Amino acid sequence: MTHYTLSELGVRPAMLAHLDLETETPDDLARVSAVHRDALEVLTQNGPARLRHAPFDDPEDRPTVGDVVLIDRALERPARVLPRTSVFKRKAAGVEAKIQLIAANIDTGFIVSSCNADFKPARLERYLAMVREAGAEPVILLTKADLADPAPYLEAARRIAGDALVEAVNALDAGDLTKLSPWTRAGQTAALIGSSGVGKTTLVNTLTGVGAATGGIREDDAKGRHTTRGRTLHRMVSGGFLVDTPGLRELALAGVDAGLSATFEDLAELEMRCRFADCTHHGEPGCAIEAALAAGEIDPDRWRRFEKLKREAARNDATLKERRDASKAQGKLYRRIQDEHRKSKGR
Ligand SMILES: Nc1nc2c(ncn2[C@@H]2O[C@H](COP(=O)(O)OP(=O)(O)O)[C@@H](O)[C@H]2O)c(=O)[nH]1
Ligand SMILES: [Mg+2]
Ligand SMILES: [Zn+2]
Repeated sequence: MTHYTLSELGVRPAMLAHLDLETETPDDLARVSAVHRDALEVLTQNGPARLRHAPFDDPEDRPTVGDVVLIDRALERPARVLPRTSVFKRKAAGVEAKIQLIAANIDTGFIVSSCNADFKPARLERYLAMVREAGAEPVILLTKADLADPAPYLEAARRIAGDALVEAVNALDAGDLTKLSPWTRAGQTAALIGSSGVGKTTLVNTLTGVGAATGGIREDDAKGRHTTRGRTLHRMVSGGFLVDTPGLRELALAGVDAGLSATFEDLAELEMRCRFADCTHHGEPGCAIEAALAAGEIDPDRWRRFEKLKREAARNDATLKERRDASKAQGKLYRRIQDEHRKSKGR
C-alpha cells in the first residue's frame, strides 16, 4: 500500500494553517482522488480510502477531485473541505443554476497543443484565460516536437503566453518529459487541457508510466461509454498528481473577465486609456485602441481574437443569467400554482 506524506499529497502549509488544532488534526487530512455517485475516493497518509458523501448544502462546499478534506472518522465522511488554492468550475444552469466543481488545488494547467496545423493562437488564449481565472499557473505544452521543427510554434506560443512558460515535447518520450519536473514532481498537481488529438492521453500514459505496461489507458470502449478514469487523480512517475478531466475541455468561456484581462493584459490596459469608459472602439473620438491599430502598435489579429473571446464570454454570461432568471420565474410560478391549489382545497 502506498503511503504518502502530507506534502506529497499536495497539502500546503497554508492549508494546515486553516486547521483548528484544538479539535482538528493533520492526520485526518486526505486528498480527494475520485468522486462517485455513492462515495468519495481519497488518498490519506496511510494509503487510499473510501468515504461516504456528507450533506453539504452549498455545491461549492462539496468535495471535488483534488480537494483536501478533513475526515470525520466517526461518520467516515468529510467533515469539511479546506480552502482551495485554485478551482475549476462550471456554471450549469438548471432549477438552481447549479455550480459544478470540476477540479481543485491544481497548481499547473498544462495547455496542450501540437506542432502542426492544430496550433491555433485563439484556442491557446481561450485556455490561458480559463486557467488563470481558476487560479492555476498556465504552462503551454507543444507536443509532436519530434515530427516537425518546433521553433516557429514555440515563437508563436511565446508571443501570446505572457508570463506562462512554453515547452516543446515529444509526448511519447519519458526522458524528454523530465524537463517538466518543476510541475510534475512530488507535491505538485497538474491538469491537462486541450482539444482532441493533441496528445493528452499520450501524456497521461507517459507521465504515469502506464503506457509501457498496458499499452495505454482506454478512454472509451467501442460504444463510447466512459470508464471511471475521467475525473481522477493519477500518480505520475515523478511523484506529482495529474488530472485529465473531460469536463475541463468542455468548459464554456463564462465568468472569465479577470482571466481574459490577464491574458490580454496589454490590450486590456490600452482599452482603459480610451476617452469613454464604455468605448466600443468603433469610431468613437479619443479611442486608444483605434489609434494604436492605425499606428501599427498592436497586432490587429490579436485584437480581433480578444474582441471575439470577450463577446463569447459576454454571450455565455448573458445566457446563464437568462436561464437563471427563467428558472427563478418558473419556480415562482410553481409556488403560486401550489398555493392556489392549497387554498382551493382548503375552501
Ligand atoms: N510522434 C508523436 N506522436 C504523438 C505525440 N503526442 C501524441 N502523439 C500521437 O497523436 C495521436 C493522438 O494522441 P492522443 O494522446 O490520443 O490525443 P488526445 O486526444 O489529446 O488524448 C496518437 O496517435 C499519439 O500517439 C508526440 O509528441 N509525438
Ligand atoms: Mg485522449
Ligand atoms: Zn476605444
